[in-house]
Amino acid sequence: PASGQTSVTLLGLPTDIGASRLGAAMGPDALRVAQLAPALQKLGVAVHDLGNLAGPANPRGERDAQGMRNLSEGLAWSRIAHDAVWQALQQKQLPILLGGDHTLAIGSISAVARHCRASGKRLRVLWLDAHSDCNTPANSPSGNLHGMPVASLCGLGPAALAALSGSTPAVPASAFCQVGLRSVDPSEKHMIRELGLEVYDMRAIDELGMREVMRRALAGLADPEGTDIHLHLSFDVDFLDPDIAPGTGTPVRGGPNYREAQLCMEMIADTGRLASLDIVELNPALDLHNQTAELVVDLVQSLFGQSILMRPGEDTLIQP
Ligand code: 4U7
Ligand code: MN
Ligand code: MN
Ligand code: MN
Repeated sequence: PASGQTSVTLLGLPTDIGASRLGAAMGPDALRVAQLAPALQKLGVAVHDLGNLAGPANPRGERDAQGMRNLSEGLAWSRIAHDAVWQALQQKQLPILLGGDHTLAIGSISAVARHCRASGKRLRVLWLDAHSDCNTPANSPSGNLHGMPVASLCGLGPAALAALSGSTPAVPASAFCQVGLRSVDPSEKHMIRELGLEVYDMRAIDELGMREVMRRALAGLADPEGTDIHLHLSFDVDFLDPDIAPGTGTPVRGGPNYREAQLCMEMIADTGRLASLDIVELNPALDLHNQTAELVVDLVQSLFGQSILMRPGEDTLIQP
């Protein structure tokens, strides 16, 4: 690739072991049907699609003695995600994990944390979600692993999951920033306080506006001294308002609208620091004519620099 060209690897991880509702396993293919790769190529991004990786089926298990459903399958899928993301980063690729439910972020972010330790980079994890995903097995109301990735990455919960990155905690709680929350369990409210998580809930977006929330969330990243920062985006599709994004298993009303979501992505793109991405919780079985997948592709284009007006240097890019 030409110097400076972004090169991404698409990793399909078709599983719904962490969720109650079936269907997120079809997420990777729905994103391909919505033309994710061509949409990126139009922006001059080189795309390698590794296809869908294989993993265990969903046994739809009951809660175990520790309080979790499907732990061994969740661990297996997280390892698969970890290994694939680690390999892509080693090859200087920007990994895009196509989920799959949000359990997979345990694997992807463990790999990103390992990469940052190995390369001396500072890690920032931006978590766009209606939920805080910081339940522990003991506190979780559901036992579903997709509600536990943040706690797990912060070193809480089963040691095998928490230790995937090679050190526990994989990520310091201070590296996380969550935006869009509007469904937080009582136990999670305590956990957010205890961990000191940086959170911008929907009320913050209402009061400050998306622009100011994202300015705060991304503070310092675009500075010249921010070149050693690795920005990971974990994008749970239920971040978006269900009116525009119905294709997800745990929708919560009152999320960001189309323009707010676009501004959010555009401001992330402006930092120039995005180095890895999860797209999770897309459930095509609940979608209408693949509209949620198409919206996600549209938003990912903004994330990779699509803008309404011409950008500096844009005339040198391949035009459609
Ligand atoms: B997602 C929940 F109880 N908190 O733990 C739980 F409300 O990855 C929902 O953000 C978790 O979609 C949602 O089961 C997980 C519930
Ligand atoms: Mn969610
Ligand atoms: Mn989530
Ligand atoms: Mn969900």
